[in-house]
Amino acid sequence: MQLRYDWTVAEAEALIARPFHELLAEAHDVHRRGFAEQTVEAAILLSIKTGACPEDCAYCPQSARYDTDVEPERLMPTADIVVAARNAQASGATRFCMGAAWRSPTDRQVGLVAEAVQAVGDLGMETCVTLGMLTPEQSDRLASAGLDFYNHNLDTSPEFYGEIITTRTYDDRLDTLANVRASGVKLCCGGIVGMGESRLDRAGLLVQLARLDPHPESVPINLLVQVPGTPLFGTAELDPLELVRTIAAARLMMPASVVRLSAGRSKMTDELQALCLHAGASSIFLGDRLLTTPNPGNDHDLELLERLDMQVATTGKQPVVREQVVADAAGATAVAIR
Ligand code: SAM
Ligand code: DTB
Ligand code: SF4
Repeated sequence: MQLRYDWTVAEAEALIARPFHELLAEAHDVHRRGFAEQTVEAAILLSIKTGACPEDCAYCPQSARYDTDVEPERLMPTADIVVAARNAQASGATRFCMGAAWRSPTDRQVGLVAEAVQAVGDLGMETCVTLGMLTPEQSDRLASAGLDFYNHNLDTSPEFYGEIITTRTYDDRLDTLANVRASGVKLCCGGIVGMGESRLDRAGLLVQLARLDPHPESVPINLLVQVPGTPLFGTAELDPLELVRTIAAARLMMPASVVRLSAGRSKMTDELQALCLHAGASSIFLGDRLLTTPNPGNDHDLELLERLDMQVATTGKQPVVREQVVADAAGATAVAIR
């Protein structure tokens, strides 16, 4: 049985709208067939170049256009990045994710990041970077440094996108994703919920992700972190159960991808996070900081995982997919052993 790449928005919306318990049961069933359900993948983020970004992403505290508390910082030296990566590894993370507040890096900047990627990879950690738009040559350069994942989010539906960003297009993002894929680097690609979008927009985002062939190996679902000074500060809070539904639908539509419960956990109750993990998320960011905003911190997270009888994965590899599971819009699933 094939994974599906032809999802429609109507199908995705119908999935999200299914009776809550039915949706969760189906999503959890698909999840536990494909992944070790008591294991969570742990990544740690580092902002290697902070703030002063020319883009106008309405959610982002690092845009130069908004008056936020973020202090701009130049690209960190590789040696400092490696120190942070060692600390991340010591605290249990198997993937190190480096973020830079660029619209698109110069070749020189890509060369410097490639050095850092190689050095972090040499520690035995999986590497991920997010640097903005890339040319094919730039993604090849990163691939040759051994980069495992490139994070580049679609953020929201094509229809809502223009409300959030005007300085680059949806197609620009799809082009970068294609360049990264062509270089043989795995994709980390997801979006943000809680920006005032509708359920139809959340369905539209999931369809865009699930129409990528192959599906992104890693799908971060971020809950908007509202930062004073950004245009989205003060947006009406999303019903937390919509986040759970979105994760469950992502799990059903991209059954072999690792879904990450990404930004926004600091404002979530433990019980909400437990529901998200039940619905199909199996990856989190550890540590007390994301890029520029707070994250729960390892003491809290390790205690929560213990309460859920879960552990942090100890290998840098993705949890082994034992079976491939496909779902149709009604949630009916079929399983094929690989
Ligand atoms: N500048 C690069 C880019 O935008 O492609 C890389 C860094 S950017 C901070 C990476 C991603 O972080 C964004 O695409 C967005 O999805 C997410 N993000 C940024 N600010 C956020 C916020 N306040 N809440 C949730 N997610 C956020
Ligand atoms: C992603 O999807 N979430 C991470 C990572 N990719 C780079 C970033 C979240 C950033 C949250 C806001 C901040 O801390 O600045
Ligand atoms: Fe810049 Fe990335 Fe923030 Fe957009 S999300 S303003 S591109 S750092």
